[in-house]
Amino acid sequence: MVSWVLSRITNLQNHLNPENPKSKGEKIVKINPEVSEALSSGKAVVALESTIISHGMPYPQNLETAKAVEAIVRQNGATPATIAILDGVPCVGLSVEELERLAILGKKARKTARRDIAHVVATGGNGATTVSATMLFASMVGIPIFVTGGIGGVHRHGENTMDISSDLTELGRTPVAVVSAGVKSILDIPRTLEYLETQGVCVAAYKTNEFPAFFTETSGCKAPCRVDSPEDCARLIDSNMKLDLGAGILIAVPIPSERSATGNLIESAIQKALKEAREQNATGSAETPFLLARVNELTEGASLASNIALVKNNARIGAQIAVSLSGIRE
Ligand code: PSU
Ligand code: MN
Repeated sequence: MVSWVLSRITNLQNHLNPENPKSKGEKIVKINPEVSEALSSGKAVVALESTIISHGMPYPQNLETAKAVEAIVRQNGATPATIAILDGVPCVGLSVEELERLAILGKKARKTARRDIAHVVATGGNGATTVSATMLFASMVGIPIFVTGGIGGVHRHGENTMDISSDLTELGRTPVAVVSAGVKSILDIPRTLEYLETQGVCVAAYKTNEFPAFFTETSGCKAPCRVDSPEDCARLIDSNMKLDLGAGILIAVPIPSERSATGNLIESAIQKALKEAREQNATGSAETPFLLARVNELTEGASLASNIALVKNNARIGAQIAVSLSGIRE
């Protein structure tokens, strides 16, 4: 049985009642039964995005990774909820068949940020949600933690192009904690951190003082604060919720050290890919997928292997945080 939930949800039961006037005119989100059960019984749930599946990795590694990440979340005691829009319906929690469908669709699915949601729903399309759209749906159904690989940021030359990922503004307006390996050096990391400060987003580095740069443990930028355990993260999220600060939290987990050795190799590929992107005019929402695919080609798959390793590591830590948080909020 599928739960159809009228959102914005703070109290699941309340919103299941169609008489509730608050739910009038609001969007309909489909929550899969396992996720719905976990949410209503206060168990740990971890949201997962789907652009990483459709646009972030090639098939079949995308499907294998998506399944492995869900399995890691489960092994660590939480319920995974991959979020995507299928046939115009925002879905929170996908079946294996739905994950397969999305993985095979790949770039035929629409890369869906906050601005794209209404159009994908209105046209009955298939949308792979980015960090911004995934945060929004996670928040609607009451999932406080979301795991991904990397978030978007201020693009290099963003001071001229104004290309600033809506992930950053979403972090400023939606109270969900995002576990990521920081921000890729395809982006302007110092400006990304400045912008997050402007948006009032708490940025915490996990077991390090440095803000990590996705493929490498260091970025040359100091993180504004530091956390050293899942419990530290859970207390941070709990305080953010209790104070009703309204903004999200970015928990930046460095890539496992055994993988970061290839970081410098990847860094030189990034420089080359950036040059090519400018030459080929790959801009806007096409820029990140272009760079990711090109860096993977140039490093002969080393960047993809690192990407998979860090997402799995984030999933483990994210699930541990979710379990700790559900203990605190019992
Ligand atoms: N960074 C990655 N892998 C990704 C993305 C970013 O290392 O797959 C995706 C995420 O879904 C992120 C989005 O939310 O790209 C940001 O895109 P843009 O820069 O167009 O906002
Ligand atoms: Mn952009």
